[in-house]
Amino acid sequence: MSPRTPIKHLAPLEDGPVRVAGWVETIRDQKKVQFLVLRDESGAVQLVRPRPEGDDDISRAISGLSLGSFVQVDGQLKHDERVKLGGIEVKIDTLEVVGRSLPESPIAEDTSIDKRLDWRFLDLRRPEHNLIFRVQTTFEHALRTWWIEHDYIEIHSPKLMYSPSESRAELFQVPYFETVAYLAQSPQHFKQMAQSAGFGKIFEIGPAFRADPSFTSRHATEFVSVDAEISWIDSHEDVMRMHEELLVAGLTAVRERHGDEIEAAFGVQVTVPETPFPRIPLAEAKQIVAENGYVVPRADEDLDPEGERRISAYVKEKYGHEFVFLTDYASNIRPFYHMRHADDGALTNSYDLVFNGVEISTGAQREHRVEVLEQQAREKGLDVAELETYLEFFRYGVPSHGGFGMGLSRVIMLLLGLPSIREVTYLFRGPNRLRP
Ligand code: AMO
Repeated sequence: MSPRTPIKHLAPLEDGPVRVAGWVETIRDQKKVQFLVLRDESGAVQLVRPRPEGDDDISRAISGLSLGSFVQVDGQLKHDERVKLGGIEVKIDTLEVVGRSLPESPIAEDTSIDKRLDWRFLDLRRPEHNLIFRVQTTFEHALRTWWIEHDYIEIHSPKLMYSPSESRAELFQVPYFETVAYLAQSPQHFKQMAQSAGFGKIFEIGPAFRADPSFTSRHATEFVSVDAEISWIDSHEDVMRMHEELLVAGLTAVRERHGDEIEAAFGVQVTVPETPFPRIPLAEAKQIVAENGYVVPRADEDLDPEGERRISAYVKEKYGHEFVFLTDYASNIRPFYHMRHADDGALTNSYDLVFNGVEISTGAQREHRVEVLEQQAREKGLDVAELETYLEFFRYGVPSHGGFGMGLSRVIMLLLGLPSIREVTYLFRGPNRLRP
């Protein structure tokens, strides 16, 4: 059997025999001639067949087609400038209905996102949705390539855990034989363990789970977390330097491979950011947004989403940059494992990275001195006994280290200018969504 030609590869071919396969997008069943538009994952092409007197098997098959059916066609490619769709058409010789579709699609372009997610497999057939996942593939591949070129080891840490990985908030528990397990909220413990194990530089791209009941455009109960952790650092500055270089590599690859398609499909330009990204201490960022007329509701907390939007707008205007590192968060709003400033225990060696108005990442230098770590856990009211397995990692000599976690869907959403991570997550999971 000769393989089919992806539709986007037809245009440069010479006129002659081709095999194409795809979903029937439109049918124009006229008296003298029948037209179909066929779409595969790469593009769309017009198919044509003059109708024989008195019909035959093929013309009857075309008349009986339902939209969305998957067909394979052998035919003759012909270049013809008058054909609106790409200046080519394929004259049908044979047509095989491979998979027949029910006649009415349950969704259309203007269907609500919730209903589209019910029918995600149909929703994903749209070419711009296909593009989202090609962009994501390119982005992840570029990150991996950068890490490999810089001697990182990839780890796959377990997602079934003996203790919470972040805090007791947003924790999924599952029965585990005679005991209970927790779904990993992050690979935090195990990426730090890799530093004690002497791996030096590691990364992981894997699932993370949060029992977060919120319905915002940026939260899911399961998401893909992009994580890295490195040893021998002086401060969070070393982590930020790695983080920004990595993003430049990822965005360069996306721009080179998909820049034009992204602009055509989503109307946004992919910008490769300049390094270093702007860095603003959180306290200063709060002051800046306050001076710009927005007072963060709780003075002792992080910037809220509106605050993030505002600081991002400020940075965009002042530095022409889509990214900003907000640094030196107060220790009362950071986890116990963040290292605190040597001269000011109220501040941490940590940062959040905001991209086009939304937090995409948290990073920090970690506290590697076990007695200090234990003390900080106690101060936060944590159960130190529950943390014992984690604390052991630090009792046998561990280098200074730090790293970050970054939500993959958030990056892709912001990169493409889309309104919700639901649009860019292959199968979204939220408080009300366990299907399909
Ligand atoms: P944090 O909890 O800030 O940090 O998470 C890191 C990043 O993960 C993404 N994220 C989410 N994405 C979708 N839905 C959610 N419910 C969700 N929660 C978090 C965000 C966020 O910035 N262990 C630390 C990271 C580290 O210090 O290495 C952590 O998990 O993009």
